[in-house]
Amino acid sequence: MFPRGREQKGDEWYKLTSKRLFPRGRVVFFVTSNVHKFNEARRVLAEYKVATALLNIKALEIQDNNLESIAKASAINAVEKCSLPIIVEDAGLFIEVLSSFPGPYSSYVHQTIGNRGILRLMEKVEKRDAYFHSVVAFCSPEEPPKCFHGKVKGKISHEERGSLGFGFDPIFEPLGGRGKTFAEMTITQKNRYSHRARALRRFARWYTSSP
Ligand code: ITT
Repeated sequence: MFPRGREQKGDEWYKLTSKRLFPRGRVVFFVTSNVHKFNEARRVLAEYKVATALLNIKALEIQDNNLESIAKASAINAVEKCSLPIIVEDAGLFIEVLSSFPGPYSSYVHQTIGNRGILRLMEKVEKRDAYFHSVVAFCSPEEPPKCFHGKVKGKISHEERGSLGFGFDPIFEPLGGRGKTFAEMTITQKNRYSHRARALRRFARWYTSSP
């Protein structure tokens, strides 16, 4: 598959040929360790005839208050490692009454206090508004990172409900979702509302339309 001298040329070869091997708007590599995120994304991108491949390499995740900065830094680092056209996605749950906690720290908070911990913090709290925010960053050996945002407003439920999805899905009821949590929805249903699907649709419209 590789021409002679590929080993000597190293990443340069990919840089020169990645556009031809992976035509823009048709193929993208999703760098993530989260297979649920990948399964949601590949269905959304298939609507735009973009094929998605899962690339489970460890991309740097910086600590920052801003999801876009985190996503951009991860995207640059991932391209340095693989020299392919990639997307990364950074997402978080922002709870109004908790001053947007856990936000960019969602992964750590989910691993430590989990959904039960969040529900304890929300005991006897009436105002349960929250939103998910997703930032998809595209980057390739030829281009700097470009970001696409998606949000979904909703409420924190009073108890965990549903067994589908991942993370905070059992405690998040999206607006317009008839009181169901994301964990009570199939991927197709979740993709009608989700922050990730919204950001990915923005990305896909750009990716399939730009030359
Ligand atoms: P990556 O390898 O792609 O970084 P991750 O699971 O660490 O996978 P994020 O950093 O984007 O992904 O997400 C942070 C956490 O936010 C994640 O671990 C979940 O607990 C939560 N989260 C993000 N999106 C979610 C969703 O759609 N439903 C439920 N929880 C979500």
